[in-house]
Amino acid sequence: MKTAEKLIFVYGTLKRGCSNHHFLAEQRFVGEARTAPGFRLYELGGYPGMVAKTDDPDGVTGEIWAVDPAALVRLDALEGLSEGVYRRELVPLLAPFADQRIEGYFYNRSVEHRRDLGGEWRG
Ligand code: PCA
Repeated sequence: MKTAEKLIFVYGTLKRGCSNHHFLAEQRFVGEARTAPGFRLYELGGYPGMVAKTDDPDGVTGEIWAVDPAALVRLDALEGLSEGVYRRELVPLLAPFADQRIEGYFYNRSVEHRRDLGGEWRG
């Protein structure tokens, strides 16, 4: 991996075939991944938000991408980090990524009254 690259876990519109995937166009696909149990997706209006949920048994399915610093800036802007919509934080993942420090975008607002999508978003 190039030194400046950072691994990111994506589970929603950034995945291959999904509406925001072009933000990862010049980036490198590393593999499919699943979080540890304790995380769940909620429907936010055409896109999902991941939140921690202690009694979740399954975790969330997604993809790992190696992104360069400029792309990461664009992703953070897309996900509204500075407005507090999402926050980028370490995600506990299952093998083969379990021992790696990989971040993903957690929804940063209430999911009360949002539909529970379980562990996978299909777009
Ligand atoms: N885009 C980011 C977070 C939620 C979304 O739709 C992603 O794909 O991981």
